[in-house]
Amino acid sequence: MTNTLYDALFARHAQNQAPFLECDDGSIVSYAAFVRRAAQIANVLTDAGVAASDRIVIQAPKLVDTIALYAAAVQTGAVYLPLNTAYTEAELSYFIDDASPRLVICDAKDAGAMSRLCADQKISVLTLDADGTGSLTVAANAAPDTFDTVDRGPDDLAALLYTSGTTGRSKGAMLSHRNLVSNATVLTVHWQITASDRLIHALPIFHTHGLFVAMNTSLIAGASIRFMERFDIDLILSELPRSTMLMGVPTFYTRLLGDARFTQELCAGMRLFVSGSAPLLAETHSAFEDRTGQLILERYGMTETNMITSNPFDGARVAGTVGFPLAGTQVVITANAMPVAQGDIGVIEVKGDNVFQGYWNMPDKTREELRENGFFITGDLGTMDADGRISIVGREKDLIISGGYNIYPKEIEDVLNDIEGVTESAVFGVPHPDFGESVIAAVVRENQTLTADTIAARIAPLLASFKRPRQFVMRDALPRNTMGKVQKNVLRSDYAP
Ligand code: MLC
Ligand code: AMP
Repeated sequence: MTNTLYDALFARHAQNQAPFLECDDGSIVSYAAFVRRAAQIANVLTDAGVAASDRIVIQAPKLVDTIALYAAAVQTGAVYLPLNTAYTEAELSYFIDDASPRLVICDAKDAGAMSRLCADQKISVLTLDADGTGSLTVAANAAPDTFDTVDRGPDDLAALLYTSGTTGRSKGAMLSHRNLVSNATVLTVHWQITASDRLIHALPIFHTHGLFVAMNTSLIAGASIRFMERFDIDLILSELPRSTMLMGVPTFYTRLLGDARFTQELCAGMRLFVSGSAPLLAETHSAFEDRTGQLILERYGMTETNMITSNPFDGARVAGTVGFPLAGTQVVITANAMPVAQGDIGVIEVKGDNVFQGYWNMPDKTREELRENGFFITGDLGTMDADGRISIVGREKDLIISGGYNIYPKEIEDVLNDIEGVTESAVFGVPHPDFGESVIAAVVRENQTLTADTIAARIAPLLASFKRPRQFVMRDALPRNTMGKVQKNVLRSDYAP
């Protein structure tokens, strides 16, 4: 039996007694124990009717069993579909309808809402609670700890990760076994990750960064992970002296730099600080070097493409650049589908084993963004210098990145425009010292009695809290150009802090 992803990440550790996950409560799960736990969960999944290619939705706390669910899904040949724990019932409804999963696993506190959403489609619901209890746990504890791994090849789907879109509708990025194994292998080699490493893992595990970049590379190398429930600065500072790597979004680094306890001595055993998911300011890069004597390694990626470029491990890590295309990944900078002259600004396009298989149920959208020649159009604007080093200079897509979370203005505008009394709205990002960008909504009202508080209350049940505008500005009209297009650049400069 072969299963491309399971063999690369998990099967190899069946006899490995080394620590894999070290948790906040002090418990340590060895690799071998983890593989047995995943097999127990795989048995629960198949008992629940899960078969190869079925989607399994997971909206669960950050727990060892949540990672074991990932391994179990891969072992049963199913497609793992993790969702942000912040999503509201209204948002979940879309994902459930679109993905039609066989099984949903959620926290017991959300089981009522989830069962309502799943009832029509006869989807089973199991629970996994923050304290580690729940119906999944009970069933897994009683299940055998071996499981016959289901055959899966490189082109089979392993995961479906939803990413919001400029049209306001989320798109499920289909990631194959080959996509995930190839990228994790390349990164492990590039960043020289070995079994001697200990990673501080403080990212959420429902996105590419925390789930694939951080987890899959450690699994390939057999490294240990200090598995933190969330970003907690006190905990990170206390674990730095016993760790070797940290992977985070720029907010992690600005927060660390904002704390006087973060010193060069504390980082003496650390050999790699990776930043990605959002632009790292050059000033953060240099302040970090001044404080620690080490250089943050910035890399660039996307849900659809996994990681695309990285600064070198050995060699110059240049602030404001995202480095070179990873081995096996081709990058071209284009304008109107043609390569631009070297050094000119254009759209970043990417091809390689890392590039996804298309959007779930959206063949037209797939054709728009994934060319027949295999190049994926990222929507990011960049340049390539004579050595092949890439810099990201902006975004063609209308997107706000706040603390590493993507927020698509169109989705928020659609919700705002549906509110009675709202004539129109424009959502945009302004610089924010902690999150990089924060969300503002400009609203044109039919009725002057409609207040920001009322609007905030109306959108709260519909949008995850990280997406909600932090400020509403009421305007008589939106600024438009001669073509009638809203000028978000004008709004951004009008309301810049
Ligand atoms: C939390 N909040 C945010 C937010 N995170 N608001 C805006 N932007 C964010 N990023 C809000 C919550 O909704 C809540 O609001 C309040 O802040 C407190 O929540 P919290 O959970 O206590 O916040 P905190 O722990 O401080 O979280 C901040 C953070 C976190 C930066 C640590 O957002 C984080 O872990 N971000 C990483 C995201 C990530 O993994 N991105 C990778 C995507 S993959 P209220 O109103 O309820 O009080 C990708 C591809 C690639 O992009 O290249 O990697
Ligand atoms: P997501 O859709 O959540 O996968 O986010 C992918 C987007 O994050 C990319 O298209 C970029 O716009 C952005 N991104 C990721 N890494 C970086 C980086 N190092 N610098 C700037 N933007 C980044």
